[in-house]
Amino acid sequence: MSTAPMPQFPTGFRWGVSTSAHQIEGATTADGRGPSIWDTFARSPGRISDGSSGEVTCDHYHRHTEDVALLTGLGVDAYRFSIAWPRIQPTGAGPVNPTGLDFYDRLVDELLAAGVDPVATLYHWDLPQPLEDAGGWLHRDTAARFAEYAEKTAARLGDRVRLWITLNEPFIHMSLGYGMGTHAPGRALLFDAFPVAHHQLLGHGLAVAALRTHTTSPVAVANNYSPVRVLGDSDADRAAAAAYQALHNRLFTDPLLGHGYPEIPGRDPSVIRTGDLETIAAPIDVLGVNYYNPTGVRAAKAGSPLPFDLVALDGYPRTAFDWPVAPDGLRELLGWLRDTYGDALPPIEITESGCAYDDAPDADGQVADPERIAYLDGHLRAVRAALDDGVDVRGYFVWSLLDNWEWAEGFTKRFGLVHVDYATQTRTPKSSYTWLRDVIAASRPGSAR
Ligand code: PNW
Repeated sequence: MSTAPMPQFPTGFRWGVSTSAHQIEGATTADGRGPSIWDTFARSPGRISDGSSGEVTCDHYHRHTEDVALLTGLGVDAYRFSIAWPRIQPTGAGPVNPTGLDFYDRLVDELLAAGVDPVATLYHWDLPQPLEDAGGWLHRDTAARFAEYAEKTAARLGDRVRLWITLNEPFIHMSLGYGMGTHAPGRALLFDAFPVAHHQLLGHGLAVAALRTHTTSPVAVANNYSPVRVLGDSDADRAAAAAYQALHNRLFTDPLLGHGYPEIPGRDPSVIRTGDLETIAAPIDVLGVNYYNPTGVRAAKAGSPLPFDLVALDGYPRTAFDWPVAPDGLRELLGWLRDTYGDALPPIEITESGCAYDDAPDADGQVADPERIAYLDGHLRAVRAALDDGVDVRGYFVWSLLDNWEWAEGFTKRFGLVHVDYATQTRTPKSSYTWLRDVIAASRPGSAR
């Protein structure tokens, strides 16, 4: 880790942390919430590595006041949370469940009272189960249902949420949920999952229009990006890397920014109707960038169902997820976005950046996580370098405030700045929390550094 002082960030740079509803709230049957695809998936044996579910997780639904105090202690400007669609519309359609909306209404008011900007993601993968039963994101009608949910939610919260994010990581949702089947809803359609891309994008575009009828706040989408490193120097290796690049980094961003779809294998144009590309390219105010790691790619092995082979990258430290720690990839990615999309690229906020380590309290109950401090230090310096390169980055949100339920990995991966003891629900700020608090404080205009 660099021993040089953290460079200054521009005045107004937004410091934040991120979470998502299903990973922290628990209370999955409280107050009329309906089932989501993750409730169903977690009940299916063998899907979650430790056999756990999202039933309780961090019990944030009941402990939100304590969690808002953790935000205040950290000194962040903003908190990115997600709204559970099955709390708002238990079946994914029809009238709102007012009690479900009340929860977010109170949370938003608590955040504003604490001086923290509410940043709300409408869809972080928790599709109401009845919509999945009707075809999920393979089904065009899900896009219209999503826009209706967005409209009803913004009617209540649109005056107070400071930044709206429609979808979280539609690529990861499509590829792991519908392509490989390792996430909910657990469908393994490989490239036949393309309609899931199109319908999420269409839902996004329709939701942008719906949101704007109730809010003047900026609207964004949060994509996952991973710079591609080609391994090997054959034409087949380069072609494989280009295919993966199109899929992971361009499939969603090209149409969002008005370029239409890139060439990807298995793309079925029959789901694209007249006018859809215009709906999808509705102007957004901010591009949310979620970055974890670069991806090594080489030519597919004979007989592989995929046109590429994803390989672990050597030469980097690794997180508990075995993901490489590569801050240079974040600078590279931000430069690539600017070079590729030029004037069509809106201002960027890093909406997720973080790492999992096996953090545990010591005998005194303290949780030291020097690897996370090094991770965040490196990635913040990468953002600073990208600003110097001329990329318009407006904020940085750490994934995550709390250790939480890491999807198919259950409770086995800890991403938090705050340790959670799931047996007692005790929250213990880790040393990275104190470190980040000091970095944020030192970045304030007039701070004594
Ligand atoms: C993101 N991958 O998920 C999500 O937005 C969060 O909910 C999640 O907790 C966080 O990152 C950490 O995983 C991802 O396989 C899941 O490349 C998988 C991948 C990337 C992001």
